[in-house]
Amino acid sequence: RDQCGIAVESRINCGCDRSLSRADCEARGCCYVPLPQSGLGGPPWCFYPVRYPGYKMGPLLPTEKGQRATLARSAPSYLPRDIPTLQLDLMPETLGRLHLTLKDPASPRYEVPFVTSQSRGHKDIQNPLYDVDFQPDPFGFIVRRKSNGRVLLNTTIGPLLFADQYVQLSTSMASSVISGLGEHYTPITLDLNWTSVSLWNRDMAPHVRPSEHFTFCFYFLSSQQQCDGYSVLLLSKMAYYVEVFLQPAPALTWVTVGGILDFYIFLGPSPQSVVQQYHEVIGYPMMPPYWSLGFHLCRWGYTSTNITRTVVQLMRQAKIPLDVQWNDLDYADQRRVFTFDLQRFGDLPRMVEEFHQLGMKYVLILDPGISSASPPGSYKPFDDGLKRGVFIKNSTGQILIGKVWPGPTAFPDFTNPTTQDWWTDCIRVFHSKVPVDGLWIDMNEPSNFVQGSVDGCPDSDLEKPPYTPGVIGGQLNAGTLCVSAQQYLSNHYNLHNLYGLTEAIATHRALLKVKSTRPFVLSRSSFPGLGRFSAHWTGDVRSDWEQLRFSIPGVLLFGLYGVPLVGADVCGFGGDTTEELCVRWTQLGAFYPFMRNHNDKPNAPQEPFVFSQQAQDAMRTAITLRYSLLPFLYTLFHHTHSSGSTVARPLFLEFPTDPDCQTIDRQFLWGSSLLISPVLEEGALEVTAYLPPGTWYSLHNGEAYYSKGQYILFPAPLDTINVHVREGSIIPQQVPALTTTASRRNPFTLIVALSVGNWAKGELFWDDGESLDTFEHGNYSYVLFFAEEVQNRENFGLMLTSDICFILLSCVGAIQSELLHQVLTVAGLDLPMTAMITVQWS
Ligand code: MIG
Repeated sequence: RDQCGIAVESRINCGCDRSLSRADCEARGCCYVPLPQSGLGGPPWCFYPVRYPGYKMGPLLPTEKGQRATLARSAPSYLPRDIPTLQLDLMPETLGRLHLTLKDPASPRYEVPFVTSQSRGHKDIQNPLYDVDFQPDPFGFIVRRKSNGRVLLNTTIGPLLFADQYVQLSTSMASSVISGLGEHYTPITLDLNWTSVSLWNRDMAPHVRPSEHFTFCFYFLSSQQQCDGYSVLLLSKMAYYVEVFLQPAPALTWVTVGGILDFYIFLGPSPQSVVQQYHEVIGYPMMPPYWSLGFHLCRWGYTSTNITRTVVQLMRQAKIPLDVQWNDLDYADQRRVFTFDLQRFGDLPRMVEEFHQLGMKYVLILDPGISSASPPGSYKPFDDGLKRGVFIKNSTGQILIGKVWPGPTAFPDFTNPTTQDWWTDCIRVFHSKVPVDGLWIDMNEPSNFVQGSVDGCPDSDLEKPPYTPGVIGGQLNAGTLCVSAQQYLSNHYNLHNLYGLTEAIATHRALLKVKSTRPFVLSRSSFPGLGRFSAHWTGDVRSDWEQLRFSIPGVLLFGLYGVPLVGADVCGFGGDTTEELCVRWTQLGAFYPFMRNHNDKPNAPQEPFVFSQQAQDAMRTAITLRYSLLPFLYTLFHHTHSSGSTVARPLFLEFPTDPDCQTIDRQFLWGSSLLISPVLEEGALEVTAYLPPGTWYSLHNGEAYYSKGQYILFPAPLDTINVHVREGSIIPQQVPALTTTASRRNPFTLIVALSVGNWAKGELFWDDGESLDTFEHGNYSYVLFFAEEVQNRENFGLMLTSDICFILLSCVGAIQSELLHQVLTVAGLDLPMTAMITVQWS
């Protein structure tokens, strides 16, 4: 059959749902062509022929938002409960953003709203960046970039299948270099060699294989291609189970267990603008409190206030900066949230006050599961929650009881507005005793130690959809709730992946009400939009070199996903760390946007002070370096908050046309100007780092490197992390201290890294670091710095200006020595900024 003459790499699997014999395959009307090498995960033997029958598309008619067509099947597919008629909506929303949905017009299904305040686009899109063509029978669509005709997506390569609990769509991709698709500890470029990714939030340690995720749920695909520098992102908002199959064609196939198909396509054209277009839909990240950029210290197993106090003391004795001390589950009375153990944590309120006196902050863990087994009248959060009807119910209307740390628990339904009020009350009452500064929401996939509930789950189509390819544990309810459980907005089947986001929103809003300062929330589970409300950490990483290395792409992805305040547990969570690993991890962690050392209960301690003097010195150097750079980091957060740019940035975002940068994920940037090249291998005392074309200056000693776009070998002794400043940039710094409360009062300094043309620029966003909406209300200072050549002067020289004003204390000294390498350090700048300042030197 000619129709089966398809290149192996382009075969679209006719058996995504199950493996098929020749007879089964041919019964589906598919091609069966065995390949010599079998084995799991390779190309399929059973695949769709060209123009496999599917839906037929009717005429496109104008609507208020774009165009609409009806699709109809003339013959049923091989799936149970086909949906015979579909509605296609094509909604050009901006010049670079196309929105497309496919749904069942006869019976509406749950649709995930995005909680964004941004405009939904305009009606009249003149001359968008895209063209859309249709193949009417069988239905498929092709999206092209208008400027060069390049095909970005083409769904005619496979059939559209749309049944009650099985939806499938394939598309070609315009590049093999793609990133995204949820949370995983893999290289930043996805492996297209017949792999798959499951999108279903689960309490799982992160692993290397993309299908074994921790908690994930970003349906995000970006692809870049060198030369014509284009970029496209496909975002789908679905909270139910999704499996994405990747193949080398390059192509992908989405399989979901229901719902609707809802895609946004962003055309950039630069990768940076793709990320910004994505932010316009999901919402811009929150502005974090300044203190949250400091160093955080945590472990499971600080079993009393006195032990916790001692940790803080030892950190101060070691003169290592620490802004935020944490406690894990240890604090709670019988592991019940909103209580504290009166024996071991009886003076918790006083301890928190003491930390506040030291200029520090305090954060506690808060799991969603509410103990349901305390005697009635003895545990208010449950009793109240029961009265107010906030808990998730099982399919027969009783409260669903699972099992988490406190034993039997009920799960708040954060999609219910009543739950918000109850949650705020719980937090308010607790906060009136223990004035926490932020909350750490763990276990919110949600995690459940029993399958579904203590009573199991009903035997229904929802619990056992015909196909759940690749779900860990075999069933959707494994390690979580029964998916037939009922929530306010829909059933858990449709809402599962939103649990963490909805809890983060409720917690953020509660803190906002109770404290009236910028909330700090750290969430393990995630969904598009999380970054507006919460920070994220990458879960239970092991203390080993491989996880150290994969923490970089793990963190960078969340920057692309709009959750810039992200980090991995420094020194690793699972297993004992080693001194060398912990030093290297602290150096890398000093450049995670969110830096927290956190450890599992049974492990050897890993606070900086437990190590040798040499190791402590190295860690102090790294953390102090971070503290000196916080004004720069904070300014990057301002930009991501106001315009959707990224903080920790993969090289391809900044240098999209440099082919070498496409896949680099052992190095990364802060903004556009700092290049971080950590040691990621045991025993290594050198690092081979790529420098994009241009001049880069060592942050360590000012030495200049002129790169043609090449790898350079740098010394990296144990006390050093290689950081390079890009030519043409001015980096605002502040003299570090043991807390940000203290460092914020210290003088500023500038690093001026001149370009070949003898200019440099930089900026500083500055406010009180904790008030709400300072940018929105204009309660901030924004300083632009310029260094440029001064021509008509006797002494040829350079001039440094800022357009708002500094009081300058002194700047001599540093200038002479540093000019050698064309790096000028201006020290002793003192805020407030009240006068225009010019610095000249020659
Ligand atoms: O089932 O609270 O990822 O950071 O220390 C383990 C105890 C529960 C998992 C979190 C980890 C935390 C731990 N938690």
